[in-house]
Amino acid sequence: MGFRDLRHYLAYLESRGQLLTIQDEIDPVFEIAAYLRKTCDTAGPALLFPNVKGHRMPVVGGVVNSRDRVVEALGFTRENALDRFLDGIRNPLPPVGVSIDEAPCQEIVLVGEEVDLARFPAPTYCAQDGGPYITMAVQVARDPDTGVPNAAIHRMQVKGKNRLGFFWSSANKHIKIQFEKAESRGQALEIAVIQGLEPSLLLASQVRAAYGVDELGIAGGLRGEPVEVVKARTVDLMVPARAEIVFEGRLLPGYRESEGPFGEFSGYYGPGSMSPVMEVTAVTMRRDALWQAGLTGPPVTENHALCGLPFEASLYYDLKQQFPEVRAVHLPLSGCARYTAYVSAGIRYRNQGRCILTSALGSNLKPKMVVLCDEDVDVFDETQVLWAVATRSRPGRDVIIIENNCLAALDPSAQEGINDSMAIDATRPFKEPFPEIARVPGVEKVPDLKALAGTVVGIK
Ligand SMILES: Cc1cc2nc3c(=O)[nH]c(=O)nc-3n(C[C@H](O)[C@H](O)[C@H](O)COP(=O)(O)O)c2cc1C
Ligand SMILES: [Mn+2]
Repeated sequence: MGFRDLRHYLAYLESRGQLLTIQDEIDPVFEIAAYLRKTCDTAGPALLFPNVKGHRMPVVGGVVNSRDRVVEALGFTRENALDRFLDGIRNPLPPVGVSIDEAPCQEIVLVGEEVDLARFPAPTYCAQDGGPYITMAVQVARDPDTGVPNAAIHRMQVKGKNRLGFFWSSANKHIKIQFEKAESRGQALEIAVIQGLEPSLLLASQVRAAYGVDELGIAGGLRGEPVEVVKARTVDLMVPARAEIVFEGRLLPGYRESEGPFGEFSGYYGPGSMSPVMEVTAVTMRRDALWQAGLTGPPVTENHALCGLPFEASLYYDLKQQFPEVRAVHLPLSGCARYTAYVSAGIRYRNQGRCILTSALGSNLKPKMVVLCDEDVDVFDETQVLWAVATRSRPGRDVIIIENNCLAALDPSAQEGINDSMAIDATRPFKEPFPEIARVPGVEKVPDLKALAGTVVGIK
């Protein structure tokens, strides 16, 4: 079983000495972000700020700021994380409805004129950001035809009393599909913005599932227990009952407003653009609600920690459908946990590597570079991957370049999301003689010498 809610998870972190409470008054403009930057850079503790300047609501941040913390939060291990996550995707458990009395997220309900976003301690993060941002909320909305919900994380700029700017970073984001359907009929898209969630819900929202798959079901699959949802008050949507805060409202049709800039996961500012606006119709929350902050910027941040494993598992799932020979997928931090994918596979037939690589380039993730290695290479060890590229590939034959591919718009070297993508087949030439790896016999029998350093021992 996983964590009931964010509080349950914070209590766990505290019991493990991984939560730091900072009593001083902290400014939501840049200062919270500075502390988050520091804790992300050092794989440090989650941070609780009970004293935020100008606000009564406490802020918590840096909650899932490393891959190790993600793996631990799910109850997985480094070794089994990819396969366990794949199990969660393959065995979703649909959410179960609960009544209003069982939904802490509706202890307080503010509707219409009672809504005032200035009352929430949304931090301003990087120097040139367009304003305060909601960065760790999951947005739930439904397809206007099928009614199937989708859950994902999108940054939202706080723009006024009841208005939030919305942003999608590429054309294949599912909420963009939903919104365009509604907008083409002149209709608004109902949306719920859910703040303060335990890790499995945040991680499930990052799965690049097929359009029409409800990511809340995947959260149930990951936890081994369904997510409890309650009916929202002013929109026809079901929202996680144990969230801290829910903003309900509508994405307005036929209207765009400037949004951004914002310091992004690529490590650079994403430029401002004309984007849709959400009109907030209600806020519901716990009586003593916490605001969950989260950093984005150069790796590693919470953004990368949250995307890494779910994106890997999504690509692994896509590839495995066609190629059971695929062994592992790693999206390294050097590629911002998105642009670069390292894949390993046991190649069975000539040029199979090219099939795997072109599939990976065309997957929903749309990586910019994919490297394929043999199964004896540990793709989580970047040195081994680059060693395979250096020693097993023949660039004239093993590099595939697709020009003018439609990729991530936030890659600063892309133009409106158009860039070239590249794949490198770093597997040994198929069924051709190839030198054996030079290995020393008996290394496995030598004990951990680092642990013994500084002592004199009889080892045998
Ligand atoms: C902290 C965080 C912030 C994110 N912000 C955005 C965003 O502003 N815009 C966006 O398009 N994707 C953003 N993402 C990535 C999407 O949530 C992710 O690609 C998701 O899988 C998309 O879901 P979908 O396939 O259902 O559209 C963010 C991810 C994280 C972890
Ligand atoms: Mn989706």
